[in-house]
Amino acid sequence: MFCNEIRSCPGAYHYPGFLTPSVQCDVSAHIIKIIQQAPLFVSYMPRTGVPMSVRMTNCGPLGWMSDKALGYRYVNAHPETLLAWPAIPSPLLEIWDALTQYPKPPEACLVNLYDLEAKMALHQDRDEIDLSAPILSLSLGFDCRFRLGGQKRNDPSSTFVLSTGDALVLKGPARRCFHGVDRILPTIGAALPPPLGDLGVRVNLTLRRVS
Ligand code: MD6
Ligand code: FE
Repeated sequence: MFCNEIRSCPGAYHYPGFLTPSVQCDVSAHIIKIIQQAPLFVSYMPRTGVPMSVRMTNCGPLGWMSDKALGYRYVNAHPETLLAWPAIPSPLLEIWDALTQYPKPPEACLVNLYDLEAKMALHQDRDEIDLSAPILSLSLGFDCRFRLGGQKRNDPSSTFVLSTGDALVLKGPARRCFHGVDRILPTIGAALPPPLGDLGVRVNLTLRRVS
C-alpha cells in the first residue's frame, strides 16, 4: 500500500485512497446504523460555550464530547439518550489492526460529520490518558484542506488534501501535533452515499485508545 510520511510532521502517515470504494460503501452503511442508535449531537467549547460546526457521534466503549461546563472528555454513554455507544464495526477494527499494528483495539471512534461550511480549528488530541498509542483517521465524502503543524501551536504547518477513502495515522511524535480542517473543498471529490449524503458532505472517523 502507498503511504506518504508528512515532511513537516514525522510520525504522520497519509494513505491516499486506502479504503476501496466498496469498503467506503460498507463503512458508510455502518455509520448510518451508528447514527440511528446514537444520534448526531453538537459539542460546545469549554468555558465559552461556542458550538462546534461539526455534528458528531461515537462508537466504541468510550465516546468524545465537550460542553461549556465540563469541557473535553470521554464518556461511556450518549449525552442525550444516555445509552451506551454502539460497538465499533468489525471492518474498522480490521483497518485499525492493518494500519497501526497496535496490540490493543481502539476504545473510541469519534464520528464527525461536516456540512459545506464546517471546519475544525487547530487542535491537539490530548484528552486520552495513553498518548503513546496511535490515532487512525478515515475520511469519506468531499475533500478537505487538512492542516498539520508541530507540537507547539505556533510551529510552522503545512496543508494537504484529505479525500474520500484516505487514511491518516498519527503516531510517535506526530501524536501530539496540532492539526485541523481549514475548509471543505466542495468542488472536488465524491459526495457521501445516500442516506449519509442527506446529513452532510464529509465524514471523518478517528479511532483512538483512551485509557
Ligand atoms: C478531520 N481530524 O479530519 C479531523 N485527529 O475532520 C482530526 O481531528 C484528527 O485527522 C487526530 C488524528 C487524525 C485526525
Ligand atoms: Fe484531531
